[in-house]
Amino acid sequence: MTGDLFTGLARDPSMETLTEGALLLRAFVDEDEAIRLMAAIDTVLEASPLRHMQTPGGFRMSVAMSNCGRYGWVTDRRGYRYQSRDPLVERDWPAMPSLFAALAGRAAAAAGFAGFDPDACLINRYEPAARMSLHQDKNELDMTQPIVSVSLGLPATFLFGGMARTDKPQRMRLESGDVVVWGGPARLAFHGIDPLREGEHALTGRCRYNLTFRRAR
Ligand code: MD3
Ligand code: FE
Repeated sequence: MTGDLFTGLARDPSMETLTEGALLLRAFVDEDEAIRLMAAIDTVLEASPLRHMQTPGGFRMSVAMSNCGRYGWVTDRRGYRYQSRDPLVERDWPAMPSLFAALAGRAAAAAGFAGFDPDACLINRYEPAARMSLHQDKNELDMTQPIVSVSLGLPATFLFGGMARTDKPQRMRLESGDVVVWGGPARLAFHGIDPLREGEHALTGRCRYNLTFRRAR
């Protein structure tokens, strides 16, 4: 099957530079690949289920998370970090599906980051009202490595700030199949997600998934 699950029409892929180092690849993932990605996500989540982690300040995150790959990003009262073990099931995180690694490599290469070899993939699930406040991703060792993000399911309003928390963020819509590669000067930009609006998507139901591929170590 090809094309959008609702309309049967495929969105046209396009590339847009958001700011130096940040490349938005609209509809980089087509519906067939999106279906295969969701199946792989489900398999990962059977081994390492989604959970609402605690921030160091003691708040429960509204986004439910899991990971795959050599390392996973976690937060609890002790802080933010990457670790090879899933603290919920007390086993290593599931391996990164080859489909995931291939997609991340293809997207990074399209953005000029040849040889991107992620060792961590954070899986975020947003239900209506879930959000992520402005933050920087700075728990990774090598900031010359990009982060590749993949959106699936319900659309979200992405907040794209500057290098200072107080810079007024731009808002843009991320839709299912959109991929963004964040490297170079954009790597340490502040970013977040507005509260997810109610909706229903043929691929994911009442939620949005976001995959972020990272080189943690
Ligand atoms: C800009 N996730 O998991 S993806 C995160 O949609 C995270 O779940 C959001 O922020 C989400 O840390 C946003 C877009 C994104 C990801 C990483 C970035 C933008 C970024 C790293 C640096 C700059
Ligand atoms: Fe982030």
